[in-house]
Order: sequence, then C-alpha cells, then structure tokens
Amino acid sequence: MSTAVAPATAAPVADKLTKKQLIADHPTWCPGCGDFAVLAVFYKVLEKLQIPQEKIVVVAGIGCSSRFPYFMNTHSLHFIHGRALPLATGVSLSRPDVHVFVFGGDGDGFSIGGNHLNHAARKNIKLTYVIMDNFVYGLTKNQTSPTTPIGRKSKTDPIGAIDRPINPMKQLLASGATFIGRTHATQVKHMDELFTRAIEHDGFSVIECLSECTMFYPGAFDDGNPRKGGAFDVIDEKQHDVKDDVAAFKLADLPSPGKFGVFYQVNRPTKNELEQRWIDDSQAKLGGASQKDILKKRFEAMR
Ligand SMILES: Cc1ncc(C[n+]2csc(CCOP(=O)(O)OP(=O)(O)O)c2C)c(N)n1
Ligand code: SF4
Ligand SMILES: [Mg+2]
Repeated sequence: MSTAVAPATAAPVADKLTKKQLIADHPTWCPGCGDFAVLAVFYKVLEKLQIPQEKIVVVAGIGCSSRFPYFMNTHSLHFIHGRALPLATGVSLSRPDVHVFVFGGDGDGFSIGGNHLNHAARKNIKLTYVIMDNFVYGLTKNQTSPTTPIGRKSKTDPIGAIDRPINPMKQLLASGATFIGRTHATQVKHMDELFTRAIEHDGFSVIECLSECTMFYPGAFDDGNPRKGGAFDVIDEKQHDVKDDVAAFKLADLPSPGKFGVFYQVNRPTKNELEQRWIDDSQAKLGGASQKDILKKRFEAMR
C-alpha cells in the first residue's frame, strides 16, 4: 500500500488578468473621440501581457486624455497639469517591481509639461508614456496647442495659429528618449504592436498617438487614415535602422501624415539601474547601512 499522502491543499492558481477586471468606470469622452480606442487597446495589451493587476500604475496630468486613471482598475493617480512625469518618476525609482504608465495630451506633455518631458527622457526613467496628440486643448474647449498646425483657427488664435508647431518625433529624439514611436488611434493592430514593444523596452518609452478630437478638431488625422482616403505608411525596419538617430530625424521631417512605427530604439542604462548601483555601493561602503541612515548621514554632512 502506498504511504504517499496528497497535499491537503493545492497551491492557489493565480487568476488570469482579464479586460473586465481592468475596467473601472464608463469613459466620459465625447462620441467618436479617438481616446476610446487608445483605452481599449491598452486593456487588450495588459490582458495579453498578463502583468499582475497590483503591479500596474497609471499616472496622468490634466486634460481629456489625462482622464485615463479614472477608467483603470489599477493603481491610478491623477496629478497636476503637466506634472505627471515627475510623479511617475518617483514611483518608478522607488518601486522597481511595478510597471509605470503615463497617459496625457499634447498640451500636458509638450506645453506645460515640456520641461519634465525633456528631463525624464534624458534620464531614461523606466516607464511607458503615451501622448494622445489631438493638435488642440480639448478639455478647455479649443485653444491652440504646441502641435496645432499654422493657420488653424481656435479660441486663442481667432485668425489662425501663427507659431511654428513642435515636431514631436524630433523633440523626443533630441531629448534622449530611448524608445520613440508614432501611431494613429484608428489603427488598432498597429497601436497594439507599438504599445507591446514600448512596454517591453527597458527604459523611457514614448509613443505619440494621433487621436482625433471629434468635438473641436474633427478630421485632423484623416490624411493618415486609409478609411478616409489617407495613407497609413508604416516604417519598414528592414530599410530603417532604429538605432540611427540621423535617419530617424529624416523620417520625422516628412510632411503630414508622415510615417508611423518605431522611429528610434536603443539600449542605455536607466536611471533606475544607475541609482540602484549607487545605493548598493554606498551601502557596501557603509557596512550595510539602511537607505534611511545613508540619507541622514548625507544631510548631516551638508549642515
Ligand atoms: C496649471 C494649469 N494651467 C492650465 C490649466 C487648464 N487646462 C486644463 S487641461 C488643459 C489643456 C489640455 O490639453 P491636452 O493636454 O492637449 O489634453 P486634451 O484635453 O486635448 O486631451 C489646460 C490648459 C490647468 N488645469 N492647470
Ligand atoms: S473634447 Fe475632444 S478630446 Fe475631449 S473628449 Fe471630446 S472629442 Fe475627446
Ligand atoms: Mg490635446
């Protein structure tokens, strides 16, 4: 007779993460707003990658696109206009076990938050940032944004915008981001592929997603939508070396609707990694002192 005894309880099987679990609230965007598709794809990608729900952190600033945290049943934070990245940086550096995502608009990212964008990118903070670019301030009802084309009329430019818009791809290349992509909210499969690659990248990954504001700037991205007679021209990575920043700048110079896909991707140590190395070295030098004690010692030395 066998003496083997079956364990009293089998190890619990972890629940599979489903889209249903990720939904927090009914999105309140206007009918047809491009942001709906971005949210739907994000749910799908998280379900596909099976990132544990308790390890997902979603951060945003202010704007229609920045309403993302309301719709995510994850750790979600909504911060001041343009300040999503500094908050997300703190979360990323202090919690290496979580995946940090930032969502926001062209105003939040390139205007009031432009300074933070440059620094988070050059420091190569480990996080994924999706900028839903609609070429307008949507939430505050139609002001010129940093990406609004010259000549476009708005509440702040009643005779048409006169300032040269920024080129997001060029700006991100110059700032030192290590993964830079561009997509279109009507191209669901492409968004899925790009979000997945960005999440898997070890460093600051940023995607500009053209997302139509149907209320204040309808038709803005029809030239990139084949269903509206436009051209969705994807970068051929057999021809374009994603490590070549000069080639990426050239792609970024193409006239609207331009190219879509990965413009640039390189590996460079993240600030997360460099800072951890520095902490480990300091702890080793100080006989295993706690981070708190090291900080205290530093402050004392600065007196
Ligand atoms: C310090 C500060 N300045 C201005 C505002 C007003 N404000 C809120 S959202 C916004 C712009 C939003 O535009 P964008 O980031 O492009 O997001 P969208 O609504 O287009 O998705 C502005 C100017 C604010 N909330 N806080
Ligand atoms: S105002 Fe524009 S960006 Fe905001 S929810 Fe409506 S369509 Fe979307
Ligand atoms: Mg906007």
